[in-house]
Amino acid sequence: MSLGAIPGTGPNTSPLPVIRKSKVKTLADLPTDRTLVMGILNVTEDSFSDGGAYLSADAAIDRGLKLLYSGADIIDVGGESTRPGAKDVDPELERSRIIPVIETLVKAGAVVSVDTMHVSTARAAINAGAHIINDVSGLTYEQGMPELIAETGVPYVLMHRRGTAQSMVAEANYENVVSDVIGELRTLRDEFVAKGVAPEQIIIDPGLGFAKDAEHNWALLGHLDAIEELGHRVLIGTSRKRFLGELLAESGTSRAPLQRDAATAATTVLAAKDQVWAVRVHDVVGSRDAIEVVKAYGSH
Ligand code: PMM
Repeated sequence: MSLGAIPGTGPNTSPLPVIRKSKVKTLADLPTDRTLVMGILNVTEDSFSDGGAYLSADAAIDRGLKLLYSGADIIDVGGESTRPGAKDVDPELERSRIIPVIETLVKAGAVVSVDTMHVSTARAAINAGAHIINDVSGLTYEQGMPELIAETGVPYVLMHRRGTAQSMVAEANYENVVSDVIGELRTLRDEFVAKGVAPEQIIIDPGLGFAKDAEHNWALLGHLDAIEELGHRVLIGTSRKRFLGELLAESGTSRAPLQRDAATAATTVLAAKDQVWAVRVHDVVGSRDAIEVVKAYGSH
């Protein structure tokens, strides 16, 4: 096969930013001496920063391979937007968007996580070779999810969210956001463990931006160590989120999502210093470089 036949390397695509071809195929092969980078691949119409860009399987695979070759440790594939107010996507449509993409990326040697709230999609994704289920439904998880995770033994991202995409903005009320979120995560974790999920399978995510305003996000980012005390791997997703746009606003206008990658990399520095397990980002190179800086800083 000529190089041009590999998606992402043809004459009509932009050059790959950095080639660090990964040979890892399972989660166990991933590095343990640094924070990992999960690259975001949204096969959706309406995600806030990249909705519609990778809706065809070819475009999504191309993007996924670029993320992999530019240093992503994990590719997070999602077929349903989770932003506030997003429409629900029928699980059948969700599967038709993501399953061919998962199969190809797994064959290419990627560790794949799947961003889904649906048990039927999670099962199909695991059958297609996905390594991790990333479920953002939080307190409103679908019935049968703990049983599926217990039965298959796959790692599971248990993220904090109150309400649904439609209702979560109104639910951003906390006495103390750090202790409230940790308490609700602990209860959720205990429910999953009571249904047979091994504690080692669970990856905890505080769910920045999900039923959280900017102040809540900053408070949680400032207390990652307290979240780690739950005793699980911790994942965080700040990438291009609204609170960064608000921080960098000029004349009352929020910074555009595509102009938030430097601020995202700065949050990766904070996460890596707190030794979180992984960050979920659009700009993989920026976060990989930020993590290398923290590693070098920590070794002197
Ligand atoms: N954020 C989004 C989607 N999925 N999953 C996890 N585990 N954590 C997150 O913070 C998270 C997520 C929303 O961002 P996007 O629309 O850019 O994918």
